[in-house]
Amino acid sequence: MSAMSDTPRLWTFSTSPFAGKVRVAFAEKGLELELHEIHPASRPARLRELTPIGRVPVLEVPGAPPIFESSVICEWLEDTHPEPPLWPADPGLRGWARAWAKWIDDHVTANYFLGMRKLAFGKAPDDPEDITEQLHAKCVKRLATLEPVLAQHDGPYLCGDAFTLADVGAMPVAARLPAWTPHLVEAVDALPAVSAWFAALRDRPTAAALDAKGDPVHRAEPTPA
Ligand SMILES: N[C@@H](CCC(=O)N[C@@H](CS)C(=O)NCC(=O)O)C(=O)O
Repeated sequence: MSAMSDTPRLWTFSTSPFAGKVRVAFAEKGLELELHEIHPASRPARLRELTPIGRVPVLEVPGAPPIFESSVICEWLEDTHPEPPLWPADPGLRGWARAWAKWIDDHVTANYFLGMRKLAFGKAPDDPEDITEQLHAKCVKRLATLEPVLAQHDGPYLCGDAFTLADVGAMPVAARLPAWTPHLVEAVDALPAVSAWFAALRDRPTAAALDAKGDPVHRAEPTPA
């Protein structure tokens, strides 16, 4: 593994929604990102050196401490590369969009991907038999909450014509749900504003960054410089 270049390095795995959010945000800014691909079931020791939490995404930038938490990485990106802006200029609307971005992370993305994780890696001993179905039903219910929210502004995105980080946060679910859980499509189709929004998110050229995969970093590999 080579010494660190000036290109920011993201610890990631391709199906991680929160790492995907960061990959899309960098793509929206037109910036390069070096991807270090981990296997979610076998995390390299270096990841825990960077953050004892051991979760991805983590961003390494020369001369700065490692940054974890996808939203915080996106804020660093916005601070250091303000163009094109990924928050509305108006402080009131910006606050509104930030609040929904957090809600989408915590209620839409978390429920959907926790359901997928349980499907892929197995349930906890005290989980109910239908835990995945319960989590996915919760995700669809939370999407229904967004119907009147999306109706507040004219335009394809949460803030209307302005595409923001709140939209970026919803892109992993918008992109994965039809292919991974076709049985949920009918319920989402019954939500016209959400369906139109999801279609607009899937149409962004930067949605391709959700599939981006880096060179694999194995558990036993030496710590990169
Ligand atoms: N709030 C964190 C969530 C990070 C997170 O949950 N990452 C997942 C992948 S999407 C992870 O690494 N999980 C590891 C685990 O559960 O062991 C963020 O937004 O970055």
